[in-house]
Amino acid sequence: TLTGDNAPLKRGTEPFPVPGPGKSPAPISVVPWPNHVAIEGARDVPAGLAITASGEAQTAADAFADLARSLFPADALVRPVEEGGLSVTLVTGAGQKPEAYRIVFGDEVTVHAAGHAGWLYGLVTLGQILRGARRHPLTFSFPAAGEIVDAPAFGWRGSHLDVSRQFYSTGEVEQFLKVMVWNKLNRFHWHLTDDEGWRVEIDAYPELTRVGAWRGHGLPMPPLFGTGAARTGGYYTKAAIRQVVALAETFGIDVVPEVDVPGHSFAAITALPWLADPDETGAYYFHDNFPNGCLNPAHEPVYEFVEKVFGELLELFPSRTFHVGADEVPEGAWEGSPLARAMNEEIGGTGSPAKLQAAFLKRVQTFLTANGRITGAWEEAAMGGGIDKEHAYLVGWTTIEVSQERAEEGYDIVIAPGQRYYLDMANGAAWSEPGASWAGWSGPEETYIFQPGGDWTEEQKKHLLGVQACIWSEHLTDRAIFDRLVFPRLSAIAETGWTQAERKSWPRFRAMAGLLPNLYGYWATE
Ligand code: TNX
Repeated sequence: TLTGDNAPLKRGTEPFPVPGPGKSPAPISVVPWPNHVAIEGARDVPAGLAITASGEAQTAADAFADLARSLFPADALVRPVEEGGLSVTLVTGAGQKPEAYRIVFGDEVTVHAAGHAGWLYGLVTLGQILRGARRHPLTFSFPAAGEIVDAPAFGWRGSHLDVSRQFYSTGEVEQFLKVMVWNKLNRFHWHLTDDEGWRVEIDAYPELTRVGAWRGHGLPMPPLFGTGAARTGGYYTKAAIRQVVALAETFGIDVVPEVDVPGHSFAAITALPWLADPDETGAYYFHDNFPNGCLNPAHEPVYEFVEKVFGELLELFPSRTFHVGADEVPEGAWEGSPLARAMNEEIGGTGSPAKLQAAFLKRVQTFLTANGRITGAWEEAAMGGGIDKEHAYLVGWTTIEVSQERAEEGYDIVIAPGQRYYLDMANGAAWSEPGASWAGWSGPEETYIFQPGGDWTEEQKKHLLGVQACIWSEHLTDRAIFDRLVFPRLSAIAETGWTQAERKSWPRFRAMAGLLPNLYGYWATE
């Protein structure tokens, strides 16, 4: 059951004392906080970072320069030695894990890493330290000596973005990726389709975007949000997707596409009416206004559709993982379809659609497995017999208990509990806070102190891949609301993904987060 309970799930320990007035919460400004900090003294704040690299490391240096330039256009973080830049050399560290890095401070600075992501993250840490010391010199400084040795707590540190309920331009998505890497997030779960709109160009079915990407154009849906203009929406061309995927790669971000099936498919079925069983009668609903919005597992053309669409997307997305949705097929789905009733009888289904959905998902997964991919899905994919656990991961979203059960059953799982990590939920208790409420509200503190896996068994923890923010966009009707809801909670989740539980500190994070607008720059306007 879903719950609006806002009782703290687990408090982190507090290794840093609560700062008094005027006291610094930490000597340097870094979010997420590094796992080993042994720095000494302070030096004059350098005018920038003068980065020297060769071979593969040069790519990381270039990616950092690009990142710094576009997140902070008015504030050069990279500068040559002649202009007062501090010499920073990227060197190859032996035996380090892919995302780990080590920074050694001195008259010159070295960043040791085994590869691209490590160097990039080391530079991000240095860039944050520099920015903090520059903009808040009474609070933070630039270390004179010592070292930072750092590696992530979890391999999966994600953010999802729902581009169906609101459309975000290619430029906005790219900007969001930059904000992600500045927070050392490494998985972008791109929710490309839903009832309200289909957002990716598919050559086999031009109607999907010609009809399905626009409100008030073929889609008999009310202007739920926005201006009420006759035609709002948009979609990504294949060229745009390739551009985003390439940019993400330079930032060490894996782009996981989601095409939400069999539920949440109203836009697709509206664009391609032959996807529905022609003999289906009656109507079932999940979210209001979207009747009969689920692909019918007993209707054969549905599989050809899925394979053609997924086939085209597999060429665009190199990620090992491909997310197929599988959430929220309502009770009563397909009951009016003679085909589905017959199939349900055959497979021994009950009144609930769970077994039909499982049969559908197994076929879809078989296709993806044959193409070398891991099938991602929301936690409901385990219902009705489930899917093949060896080639799957689930995203747990209703309650933490359900996620733990899935891990116990043997599913790999990414934690995104609605109560804490759904960034569309109100960002605090005040009545005037914008946002949704079905999972309650979660302020930055509640989101920050939640620590997944604390009381899980060792066996269950082996299945815990990491954490993920979910940015559902029904309520994010303008940029101000987006920023209000997404920040600083995105950074709070990023810190839980990166920083060891025992090194998390709410007072430290709170103090840093108060400065985030200055330090992190959010979205530059286009
Ligand atoms: C549930 S989480 C949904 C989404 C909504 C979200 C709003 C999930 C898998 N489905 O369709 O956007 O709640 O919070």
